[in-house]
Amino acid sequence: MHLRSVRLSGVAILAVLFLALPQAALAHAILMRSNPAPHAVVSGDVLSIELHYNSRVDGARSKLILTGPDGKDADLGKVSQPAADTLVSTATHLTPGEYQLHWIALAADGHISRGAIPFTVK
Ligand SMILES: [Cu+2]
Repeated sequence: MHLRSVRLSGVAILAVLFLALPQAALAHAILMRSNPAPHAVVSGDVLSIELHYNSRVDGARSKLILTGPDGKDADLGKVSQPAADTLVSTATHLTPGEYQLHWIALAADGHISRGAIPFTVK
C-alpha cells in the first residue's frame, strides 16, 4: 500500500511537470522582485509600488489592492507600465501598521496570476 502510493505520487509529479512546462514556455506572470519587498518596513505616508514580472503583463487588466491595518481594501486604481513586464502605482495616505499588497496580473499568455506582499509602515 505504501509502495503503491509512492509510485502514484511519482507519476503525479511527472504529470505536473509535463503540464507545467508548456505553461512556463507561454510566460505565465511570476513576480520576480518588488518594491516594497515582502516583509519590508517602510516609512512615510506615500509609497511607490513597483512590481517586476518574468513576462509581459497587461496593466489595463491587472489590479493592485491594498489591505490596510484596519482590514479595509483599497483599489489603487490605474496601474502604469514603464516597461511591459512592470506594474507601477502609488499608495498614499498611509498610516503606521501592517499592510498587504494584493496583486492580480494578466500575462501575455492569457493566464491570471495573483499574490500578496506583506509590509509594514512604521
Ligand atoms: Cu500562464
